[in-house]
Amino acid sequence: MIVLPGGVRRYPGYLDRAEQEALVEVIRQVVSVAPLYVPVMPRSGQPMSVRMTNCGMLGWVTDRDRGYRYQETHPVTGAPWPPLPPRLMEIWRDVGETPLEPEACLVNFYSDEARMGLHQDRDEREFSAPVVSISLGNACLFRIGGLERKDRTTSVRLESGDIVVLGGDSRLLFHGVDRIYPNTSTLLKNGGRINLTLRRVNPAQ
Ligand code: MD3
Ligand code: FE
Repeated sequence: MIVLPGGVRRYPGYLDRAEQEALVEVIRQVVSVAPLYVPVMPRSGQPMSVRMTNCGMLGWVTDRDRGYRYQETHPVTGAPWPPLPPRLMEIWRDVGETPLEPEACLVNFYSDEARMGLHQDRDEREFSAPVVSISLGNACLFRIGGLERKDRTTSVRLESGDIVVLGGDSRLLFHGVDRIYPNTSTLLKNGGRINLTLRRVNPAQ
């Protein structure tokens, strides 16, 4: 485990190749029930370049009229999200350093052209639990800032199989994905990158 600026914990190569392949299969199952969709930004209605879906009791969604929020159902199909796969629960228990259970797993799919602008994750009602991030597929250039948008930032390259834990003082840091590095992994046949973020949304009880 390596501690990055701001107290972000990184586990390089946490998942070996076989575990990464198994997790991709698990995510394919999730996507077959809860298809990836194009999220749009509040007010502007601008589409994001990342495609998304979720598993767990709650999922993070965004649309023009109702904005960023967690809800129990898929915004396109209306169906409940598929359950959190056991392997993801196990990873959360191993690295999360929290007694709380995860409630949501946001699945982000990046094409090699996709990006995610600098933002904070603050739609949750509980910040004592971390956000646990799992990277699969092509490498990316990840940027971590401070508690204010204007703060200086540090860039880190994340590889397939890496896990990053944003807990404690790092939970509310600004962060984003500046670029995907094409052809840096053979895990996903059609390229791109998958990021899974496990989250606790509600306070205990
Ligand atoms: C640092 N996803 O879905 S995960 C997101 O790679 C998101 O898809 C990125 O940001 C991705 O909201 C980054 C790593 C991450 C997640 C939450 C953080 C880094 C964080 C919260 C605070 C600081
Ligand atoms: Fe985020």
